Amino acid sequence: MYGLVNKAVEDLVCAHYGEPTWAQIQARAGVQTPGFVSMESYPDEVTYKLVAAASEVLGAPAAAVLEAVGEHWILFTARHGYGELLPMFGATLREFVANLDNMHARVGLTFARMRPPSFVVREAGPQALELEYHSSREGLAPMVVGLLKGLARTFAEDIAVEHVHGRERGGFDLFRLELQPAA
Ligand code: 1MF
Repeated sequence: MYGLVNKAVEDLVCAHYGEPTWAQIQARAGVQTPGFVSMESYPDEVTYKLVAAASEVLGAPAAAVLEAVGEHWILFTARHGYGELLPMFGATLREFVANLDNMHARVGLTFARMRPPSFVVREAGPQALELEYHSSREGLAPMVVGLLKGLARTFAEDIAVEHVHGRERGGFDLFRLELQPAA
C-alpha cells in the first residue's frame, strides 16, 4: 500500500505513545524504513507487520489497532492537504458512502498503483444502510469500521456499525450502518 498508509500508522502511534514506542514497534516488525514516502508503493506485508507488532507491543488486539488506524486515517489525510477531497464526494455520510468508488477512482488518477476496494450500498431502512466491502486484501474489515467512524466524526454525525458477516460468505464483508442525526 502507499506509504501514506504506513505514515498514518506511525503518526497514530507517535501521537499516543511517543517515538520510542514506535521505534520498538518498527524493530519488532523488522521494518527499518527510516521514513515512509507517501507517494511510494510498499508491499502490503509492511503494513500488516507494523499492525501485528503494534498489537504485541501495545497489548491490544490487532482488530483494535486496525480500527484506530482507520479512524485516524480520515483525520490524517485531511491534515495532509487532502481535506478538500472529502467534501467533493458528499455533504453527509450517506452521500459520501454512496460515492466511495468515485472517490477512489479520483485518487487512483494520482496513485496509479492503488488497488482500491469497492463498495455496494443499499438502503436498509429510514436511518440504515447496508454496505458491501469488496477488497483484494484480507483482514482489513476492522479498519473499515474505523474509517466509517472517522468519517461520521468529520461530518458531525453519529453512527453505529455492525459487521454482519465476513468475506468467507460471498467473498465480501457486509456492514450494517445505523445513522443518527448528531446529538
Ligand atoms: O492500494 C493502496 O495503496 C490503497 C491505499 C489506501 C488502497 C486503499 C486505500 C484507502 N483505504 C485503505 C483501507 C482499505 C484497503 C483495502 O481494502 O484494500 C480506505 C478506503 C475507505 C474505506 C471506507 C471508508 C473510507 C475509505 O477511504 C476514505 C479515503 C480514502 C483515500 C483517501 C482519503 C480518504 C486519500 C486521500 C488522498 C490521497 C490518498 C488517499 O492522496 C492524494 C490524492 C489525490 C491527490 C494527491 C494525493
